[in-house]
Amino acid sequence: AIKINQVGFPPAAQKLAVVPAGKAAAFIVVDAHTGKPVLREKLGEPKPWDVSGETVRIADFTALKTPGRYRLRVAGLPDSAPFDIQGNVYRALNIGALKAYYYNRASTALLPQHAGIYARAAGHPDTEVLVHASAASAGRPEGTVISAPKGWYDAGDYNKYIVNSGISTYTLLAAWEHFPQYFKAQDSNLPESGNGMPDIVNEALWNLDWMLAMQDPGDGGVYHKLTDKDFDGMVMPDQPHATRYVVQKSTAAALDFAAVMAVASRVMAPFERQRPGLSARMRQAAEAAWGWAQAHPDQIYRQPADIVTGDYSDSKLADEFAWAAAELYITTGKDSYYQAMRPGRLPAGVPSWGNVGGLAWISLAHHLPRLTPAADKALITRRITSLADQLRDTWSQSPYRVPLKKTDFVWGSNAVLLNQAMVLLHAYRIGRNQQPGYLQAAQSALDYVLGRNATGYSFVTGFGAHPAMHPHHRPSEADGISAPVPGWLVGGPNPGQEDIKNCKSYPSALPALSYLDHVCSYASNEVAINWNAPLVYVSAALNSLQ
Ligand code: 9MR
Repeated sequence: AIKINQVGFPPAAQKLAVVPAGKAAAFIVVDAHTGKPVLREKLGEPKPWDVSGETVRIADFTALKTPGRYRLRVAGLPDSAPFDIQGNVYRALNIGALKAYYYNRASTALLPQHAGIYARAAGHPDTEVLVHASAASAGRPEGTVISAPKGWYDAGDYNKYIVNSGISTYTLLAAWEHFPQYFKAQDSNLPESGNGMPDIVNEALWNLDWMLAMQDPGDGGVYHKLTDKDFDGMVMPDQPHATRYVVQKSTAAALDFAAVMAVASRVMAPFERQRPGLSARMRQAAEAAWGWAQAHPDQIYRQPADIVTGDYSDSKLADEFAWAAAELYITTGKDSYYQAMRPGRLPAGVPSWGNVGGLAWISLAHHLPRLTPAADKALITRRITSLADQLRDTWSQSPYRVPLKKTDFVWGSNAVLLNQAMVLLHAYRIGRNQQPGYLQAAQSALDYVLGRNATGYSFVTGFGAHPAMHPHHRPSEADGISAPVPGWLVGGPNPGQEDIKNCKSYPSALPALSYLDHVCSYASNEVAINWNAPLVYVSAALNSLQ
């Protein structure tokens, strides 16, 4: 079949589809309503893609800029899924991707006026959480009861993890810092909508309030996670009543917390009226967590024997130290934080929950004009653009025209790609939109998750003609509604197939085809807050910049 972005394109965007190589050497675009041809072009040269075992040709219909609904037609193949060309074509997608967080809110009922058919009872109040033995301190011995409500469920499970909350919340706050005009106009119909803060900030605050409660006020340390001992069953969130624990203080949790609270402190500064004192409190919380991490620089998270939920354990912490230092530098203006970053030694990598150095460079690059003379501005720009250059080069060589390499097909590969897009978009912006390829490569990344991939699925629930229908997501499975909760990006192809014991029917072992649209597949078809965040960012950016 023809692989194409099933949602569509802004009129000015580069527009590509992938066609299996066959006899046809040309394609046409037809109006989806009238069937009339509107464009005829040659297909690109056939090229093999080793990760999918296909030989494919690119159809480039960038020349078509007239708003409308269309399909691609190639002799001998079924017509493509329909797609739109339209200004602000990702508006609904962007609102949906943010709304997914609302649907995963812990400790609150979702009301029909906000959640429609996905209304549900409140789950996991988290007002009586026990301090686990691994987290005991003099001030809070084992069994101490603390209250840490709100926050988002991490993914398809019902636990809450600080490390993964860090990058997820950051990416939403960065989207707001980078594209404020866009988000001022977005209305996701949240309970807080219309309170004078944009919805993206309102949604981030639901999680930030929880994160604040995960800090021990006695010493500034931050618990690694709030969790059951074992995963809940595939039930609605109000059903489980297992005891909840906060588990071990970790250096990674403290640093990710410090970084995000530093960002949140500057984001909240203009909203004193809505949340008096919160900005200052966040800044203090960030500095206290930083202080704790200085005193405990190598407390790697180690899963206690009686806990089996997600571990998000990371043993390399130079990037976490640097990210926290960078955000504290931007927020406080203290040069000592810039030095603490060790900028000369910090590479820029594509961001992920365990590799956050790239976030430091992204924030520094965005705030460049406001930095003190201590900052090496040329270095900051170079770090972002050299990473973007590598991604752009991979993209331009790729038969599918995606920045993904074979080694990028890991657990959550779809989000690897969208984080690559975030870097490319950032490089495009800080280069005053001059460098060719950055914007096009980012557009290609979004095209891929919306259908221009080897599986032909749109990897976002509720969007596109052929979306994922059976994500590993407890509410989607248990609510009795056939359509899954919308707006979620599933993890995507992952040849690791760590769930193969439960899911014997993977269609292929090839990296780009190791995907199963079945609830069993937590390794290829789960949803997660860190995967949705770059979808929010990238869909906003591509509409704002084109
Ligand atoms: O996204 C995480 C991935 O990078 C890891 O390889 C995987 C196994 O440790 O865990 C993923 O995170 C899961 C977390 O541990 C628990 N909630 C669901 C997350 C997404 O599958």
